[in-house]
Amino acid sequence: MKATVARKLSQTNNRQANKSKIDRPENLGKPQMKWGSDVVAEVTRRLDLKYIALVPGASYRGFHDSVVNYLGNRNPQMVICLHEEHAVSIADGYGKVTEEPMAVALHANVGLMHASMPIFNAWCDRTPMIIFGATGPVDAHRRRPWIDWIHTSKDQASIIRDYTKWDDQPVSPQAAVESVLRANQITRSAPYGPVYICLDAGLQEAGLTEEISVPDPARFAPAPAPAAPRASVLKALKAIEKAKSPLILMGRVSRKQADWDRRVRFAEAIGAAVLTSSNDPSAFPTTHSLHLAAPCLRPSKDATALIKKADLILSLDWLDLAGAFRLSLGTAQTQVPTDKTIIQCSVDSIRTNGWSMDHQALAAVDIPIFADPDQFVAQLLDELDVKKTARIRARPEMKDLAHWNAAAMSKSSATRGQPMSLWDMAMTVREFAKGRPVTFARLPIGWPGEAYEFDGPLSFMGNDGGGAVGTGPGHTIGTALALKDTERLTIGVLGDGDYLMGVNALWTASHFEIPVMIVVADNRSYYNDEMHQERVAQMRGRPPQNRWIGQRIDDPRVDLVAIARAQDFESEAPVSTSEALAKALKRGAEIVAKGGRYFIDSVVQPGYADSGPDQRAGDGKKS
Ligand SMILES: Cc1ncc(C[n+]2csc(CCOP(=O)(O)OP(=O)(O)O)c2C)c(N)n1
Ligand SMILES: [Mg+2]
Repeated sequence: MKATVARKLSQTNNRQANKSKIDRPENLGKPQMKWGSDVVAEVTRRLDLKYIALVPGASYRGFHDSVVNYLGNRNPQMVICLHEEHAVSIADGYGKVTEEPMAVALHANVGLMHASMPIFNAWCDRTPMIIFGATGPVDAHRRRPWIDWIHTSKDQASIIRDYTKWDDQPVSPQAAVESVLRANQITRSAPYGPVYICLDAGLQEAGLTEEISVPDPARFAPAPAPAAPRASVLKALKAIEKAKSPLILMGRVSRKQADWDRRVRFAEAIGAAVLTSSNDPSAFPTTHSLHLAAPCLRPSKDATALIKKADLILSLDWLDLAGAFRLSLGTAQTQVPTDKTIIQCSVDSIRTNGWSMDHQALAAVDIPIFADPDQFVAQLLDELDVKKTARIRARPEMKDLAHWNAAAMSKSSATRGQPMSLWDMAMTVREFAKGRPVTFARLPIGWPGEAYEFDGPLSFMGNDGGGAVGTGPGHTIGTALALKDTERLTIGVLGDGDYLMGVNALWTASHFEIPVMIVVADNRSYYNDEMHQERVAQMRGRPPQNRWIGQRIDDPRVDLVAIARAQDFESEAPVSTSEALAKALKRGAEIVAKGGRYFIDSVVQPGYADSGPDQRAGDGKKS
């Protein structure tokens, strides 16, 4: 085994040396801006977009040529993918880390249709992204027979308009300049989300007939996210100071270390209990003494106790506030609770529409704050500083609930030498990651909240906001792309169903030499849905033992390792005990630290970790 690893490491090092040679065009000379698509490429370059993920297509062959032969395939550099779903998922993973848009290029209507699911997911994730699509030629007279006709659709953006922030189809090169600048401004304005520009093939391929002005994009920058009016800050602070048991629900907040530090300082200053979501990127140190329950999406037993006990709840853009109250307090969806002061800070309301219900149930709120949550925290801290009333004191009435972390540790010893459960696997991964700069790009369904040990804003990138199976590999690779020049080790822990649906995203990581580790919780099933079938059978008095039919991914068993190896990932035989997994993780980390890619098939017994209503049979995270 050691010799194999050494050989692989030296291969990896050789690859590192070749890094600068990926997809380099030749004989470019001094390219001039001469064609419609050159203009689009020129503006894109000035926006400092580093990458453009794509699957090629003739509808945008003009733009493709401009990126390669006019821009020299730099800024943006092409990230070639084997499916449009992966192109968008990679951009989503990248955007979650950087909070910056990556560009994507999609072929006509067919490429866009392939990409629609992860575009919806990026919409739910609130990720910035500039998507270039194509159609036409719009001028029917210039269409090639058959192919140009089937790949021309009127109002192509209508396929995705309900889950993008904005779209356009400019009809002249000068209009395209404005279009790209506006797309950039909109996608980077909070709340973030994907935007789409459809490039007429005719416009792309036409020679320029007039001088084009490409202004400095600095003058078209997005405005900073809004701060709260001072009166609202003071009102909120008054309520917080009066509260005996304040609770902060840390939801969708920024990836910046300074913001993270301020959130910690603020929670400490007011002595609030803190809860974080298992679905969103890490927002607060989970081992902090104020983080009093394991991260969860639907309130667990501990989280429910916290919510019940709180007399004031500050939601920093918590994903599903009314839903959390409904589940923890057993209330109707709106107008409750009435015995707590609710402060909700979010700008999400400006992005809702009538098609997608991802805005969730309407929560009753006493002090609504329309502001960027991290700015609001900074404002609250400033006011506390001004008043010099910062009171760093523990709140015993909340602290007595802080048993989850100790409980996790006492239960953490994974079963020795026995087939692994998901709990065993999670605890082994938790132990491995302790003290290492690991970024979990994704974690699978049923992963216990007790295994979430996060100490920084890049510890965890959150899960698929749109409940979109198949996005895991792309998200992991996009996250790893964003972190590839850092010391962080990117790991995507994925379900086998998720992995298999998105598996040929792995090739892009190998082609682009992105260091990354993928670990599959291999239960050989769409297990989440087995649980649903069991529940339905029970409700209907039918045989629950048939729950596996139409759900098991077995017989024949899929060789997950072979698929990864076929795409040039290093790997080893599947592991099925905690000890073997721990060793595999170490081997993988060595390879990835040298710039390589590693895959681990971690065979687990079907079943979810029993850590709250989230994982109850038939009440899985997805549906
Ligand atoms: C695109 C898509 N198709 C189907 C589903 C329904 N669904 C939700 S979870 C799930 C099973 C996922 O399997 P796996 O990743 O192996 O995780 P497991 O359920 O085994 O924990 C399915 C099919 C979905 N959410 N998204
Ligand atoms: Mg599975």
